[in-house]
Amino acid sequence: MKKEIFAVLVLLLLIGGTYLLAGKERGGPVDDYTVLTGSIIQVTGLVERSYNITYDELSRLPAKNVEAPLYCVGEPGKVRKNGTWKGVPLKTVLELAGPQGGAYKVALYASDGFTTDFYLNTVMGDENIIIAYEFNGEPITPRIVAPGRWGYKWIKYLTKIELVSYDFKGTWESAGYPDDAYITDGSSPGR
Ligand SMILES: Nc1nc2c(c(=O)[nH]1)N[C@H]1C(S)=C(S)[C@@H](COP(=O)(O)O)O[C@H]1N2
Ligand SMILES: [Mo]
Repeated sequence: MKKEIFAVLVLLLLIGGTYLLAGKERGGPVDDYTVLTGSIIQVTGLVERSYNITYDELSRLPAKNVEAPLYCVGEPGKVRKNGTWKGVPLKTVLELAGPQGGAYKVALYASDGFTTDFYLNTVMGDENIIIAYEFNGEPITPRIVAPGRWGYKWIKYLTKIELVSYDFKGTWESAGYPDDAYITDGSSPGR
């Protein structure tokens, strides 16, 4: 076989393979595989030791399973997602960095520009606030799971965790939605 023909065949195989993989991800329940395994979360701000944590490193830390339904303020009565979320307490990830004395809030950032926040003492007092990396046994791009709180706290595609000294407010919080985001009677809090 001519060298040129062989080269063209190899090229077609590569393009085809990439296309197939991409297609599988588009339709499936699992988040984009390259985004997932390539996930790196930066832990930074008012901490003793800034570090980056990968998906694999996260999955090697002591894990917790949390059963919690996800509700959006846009459709308050409807369960959006429900099942078992496996992940690492946000508290654990912060402790590895060592919060500094002046740290007051945890600012959370996502790759799509979305942000949210928690008070540091809320996170340190609630081990059920986790960075989930599996949902019902399937890998997911790391996201926050915050049981009992509205979906806007459940930030997806987490890229950065920053401890700050001021009253940082995320996307929905800065638009006027309650910062604690507690689901009380199940009706939408409005803003
Ligand atoms: N990165 C990112 N995370 C996000 C959002 C977003 O727009 N971007 N929306 C939030 C809101 S308002 C809700 S209700 C939930 C919805 O989660 P789901 O897409 O898994 O149902 O994601 C939350 N996390
Ligand atoms: Mo939402």
